[in-house]
Amino acid sequence: MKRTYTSRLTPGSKALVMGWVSHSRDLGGLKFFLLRDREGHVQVTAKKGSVPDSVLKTVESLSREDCISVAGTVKEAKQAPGGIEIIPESIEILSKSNTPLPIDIEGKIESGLDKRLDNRFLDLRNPKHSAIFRIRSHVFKACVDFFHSEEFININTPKITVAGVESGAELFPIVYFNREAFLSQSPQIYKQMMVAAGFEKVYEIAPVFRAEKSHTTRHLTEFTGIDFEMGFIRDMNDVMDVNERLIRHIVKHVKENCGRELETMGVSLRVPKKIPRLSLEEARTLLFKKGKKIPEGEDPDPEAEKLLGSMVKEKYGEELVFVYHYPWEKRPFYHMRPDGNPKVTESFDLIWNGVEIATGAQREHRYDVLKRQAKEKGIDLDSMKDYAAIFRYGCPPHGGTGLGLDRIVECMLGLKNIREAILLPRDPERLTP
Ligand code: AMO
Repeated sequence: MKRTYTSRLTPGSKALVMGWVSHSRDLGGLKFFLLRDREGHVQVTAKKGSVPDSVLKTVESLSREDCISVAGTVKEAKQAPGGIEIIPESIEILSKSNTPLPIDIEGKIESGLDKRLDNRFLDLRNPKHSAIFRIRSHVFKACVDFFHSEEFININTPKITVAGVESGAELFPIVYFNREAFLSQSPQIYKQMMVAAGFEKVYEIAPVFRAEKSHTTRHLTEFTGIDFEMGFIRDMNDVMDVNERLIRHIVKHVKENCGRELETMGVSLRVPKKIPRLSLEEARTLLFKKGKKIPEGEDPDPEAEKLLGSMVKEKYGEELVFVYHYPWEKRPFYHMRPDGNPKVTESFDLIWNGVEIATGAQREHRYDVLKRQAKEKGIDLDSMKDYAAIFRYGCPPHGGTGLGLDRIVECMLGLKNIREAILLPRDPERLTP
């Protein structure tokens, strides 16, 4: 017989199901247990006299999380979860589980996040936790579908590099034979390179490494970056437009395809209509009225981002906001500056309920201007040979964005910690499992 998922059982038919033993109850001559597979649960009911004695004996010997296979008849049963049960004809134990379990899988006894992460594969047997990753899988698919529908070309760029264009302090050095190399902190150089190569519109979804000693609920040392870059743009609004369509597509796709998972998690989603765009100056004025001061030339701190998030929700009814024109002092040398206003950059952050999920910008594509900008930051552009070359042989005006997949999942589902949104988090303390 072919194996069936618990969600696809029809009363009156014979079925073979496979999964793990969760709750069980023994009322003497009547024994029940729930079998859990990736699609849900089904009750297995063994009544003395109605099932073979050998089956009854096996049911008696079962413990939580034993991995089993059950063949039997599916019946309607009003009292059972989902309104159906299986009357077993045979049960095979595929693999016994040790007892006691290191964490309570059904979540009745709450374990701390650290303990859950130490036992992550068991933690993920909890349907509320695995729902996050089924949704994450759809976020990934929505991104890929979106970029292809907008004619972006997928690229894969090296994660072993010599240097980046972000701040040097965040690089993880590695031993590369007899040389020093670094784990990639951003595909920035390469995505710009591929625009100049003539692909015009490129995207990559890949690991990004940051040697940041940040102990926050938003920072990881390894995360999944969603990066895109596009050529022949008019200005950074073209780039913000793509982000807006991307986020709308992601939320719509998850809403349409993950109903069960959202219900399991008790989350309801709203597709954003129009994401407001505020200059940092406007955001500063709004925040000032609420008693929060962002000093001139500074980025908003996480507290200011949170406050801004709630103000935007109140004023525009939206959970997301773009804040643009970040100070030149705080942004990398490759961000373009608007004509006549060298204090700011043609850059933006996208903030979701007070958490930054993306940074983007129009890049400076004019070699001489870029060289001057690098110099202002104490960098010699020509010492970055491969990067400098991109701008020497006809480079279109271009811009792009880096989004954090883990942060998108965290913000969309209202998770309290980014570590909930990633299977096996890496942070300054955690390197296992
Ligand atoms: P930035 O450094 O802002 O920009 O990173 C882009 C996005 O990546 C996510 N992110 C992180 N997620 C988890 N843990 C971290 N430590 C972490 N750091 C960043 C955030 C952030 O918005 N090259 C530019 C992008 C560009 O201009 O195209 C860059 O890397 O969601």
